[in-house]
Amino acid sequence: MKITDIKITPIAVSDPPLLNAAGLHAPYALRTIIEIETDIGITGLSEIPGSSGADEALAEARDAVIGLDPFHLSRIMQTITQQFGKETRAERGLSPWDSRKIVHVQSALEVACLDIIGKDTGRPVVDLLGGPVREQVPFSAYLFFKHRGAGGELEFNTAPKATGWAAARQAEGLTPEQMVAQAQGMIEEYGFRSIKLKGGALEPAQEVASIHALHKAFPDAPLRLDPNAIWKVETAVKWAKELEGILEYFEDPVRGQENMARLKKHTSIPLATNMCTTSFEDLPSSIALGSEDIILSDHHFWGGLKASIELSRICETFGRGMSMHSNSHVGISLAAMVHLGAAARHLTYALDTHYPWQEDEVIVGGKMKFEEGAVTVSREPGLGVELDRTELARLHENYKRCGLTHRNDEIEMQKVEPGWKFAAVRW
Ligand code: GKR
Ligand code: MG
Repeated sequence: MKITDIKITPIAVSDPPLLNAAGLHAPYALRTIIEIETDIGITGLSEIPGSSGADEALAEARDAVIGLDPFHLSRIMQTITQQFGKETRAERGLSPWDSRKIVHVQSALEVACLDIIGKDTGRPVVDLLGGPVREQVPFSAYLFFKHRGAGGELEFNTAPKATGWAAARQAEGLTPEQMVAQAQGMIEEYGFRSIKLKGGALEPAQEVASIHALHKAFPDAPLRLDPNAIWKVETAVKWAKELEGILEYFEDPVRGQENMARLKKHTSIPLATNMCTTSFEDLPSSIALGSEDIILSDHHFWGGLKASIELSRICETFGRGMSMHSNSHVGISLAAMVHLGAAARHLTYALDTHYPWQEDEVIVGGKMKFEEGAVTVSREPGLGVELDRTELARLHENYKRCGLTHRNDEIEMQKVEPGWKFAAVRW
């Protein structure tokens, strides 16, 4: 079998005005949908975070990969490494977010090839990763401080007739009471059993007050707080004392492996990261310093699903827990996350997903179903999802119309707070 073409389609999906350490989500989140075509008529799908940089890198990779066999994943990965070299820590940027591109190219190619292999052999992707160790993959409720509005065409408008999660999703979320209402709306709809609160947006005292309110409202739900590395070590030490016994884990309270290791000496709350240990190259210093207890995998950032299975084994070997990181995404990414979550033997926490925040979808049948906070892994060949071409075309039009080419939460924040500046460490 040979790869004959790769189609790269950037899309823009509506995204509510969610707050974080880097600013505010734009009305649209960008994703790129990849279709790899083969000489036997099978097409494989994948989805990655959208940016014109990653799309250009994928287009550059296309010529090197056309003609290769989708089963030869090691050759495909080697070709990409030879073409682009390895991305360094510097390329990741100080933040706001990890700006590596090549890991996305690897992930895009690998997932689509696994979809092809699955379709060719009649096996779901989970079987290609070792087979399921769990059929239902649990996710957590991912809460955000936010302004009123639902994003996209509905930016800063409320649809007055909305009820349930559709209404809660649009509501403002700034006070502890509003955050409890957000959690109630999301949990009623999806059945999540654990809760993550995206922090780094408000003063630490306000965020901790919301954690207390959530703890009171959901005493049995494991809670996580993620300030995206914007707190000073002293700030994190102070608030960790108050959060002992309440947080299941504390995600990236401070910046960098050294600071995480310093904080660890002052708290028994497990520390988790998707910011200070994000590649295999980071693992030696992570182990030497003991910078975190839990690593959040993410196949888009670790170079694919097989690489994430390798990460899970390393986490097990070195006594790290493993969970999963997310960004705004649609169903192709979710399907891949579920296959990975079903196959990873060492996966110790419910996974993150932004999925409840996105209304748009590119797969046939619309939004994937959650039951009791979990998604059942598909037994269909490949990823088990099919492209809805009408929706793909509509969301591609959104992309062309919205004029965004990459994520910049600082610029969006400046639209509501003129002069606002991202600070790598704020409190
Ligand atoms: O969507 O604003 C967001 C999140 O803050 C996201 O960009 C982060 O990468 O979810 C992520 C995290 O856990 O750090
Ligand atoms: Mg995080």
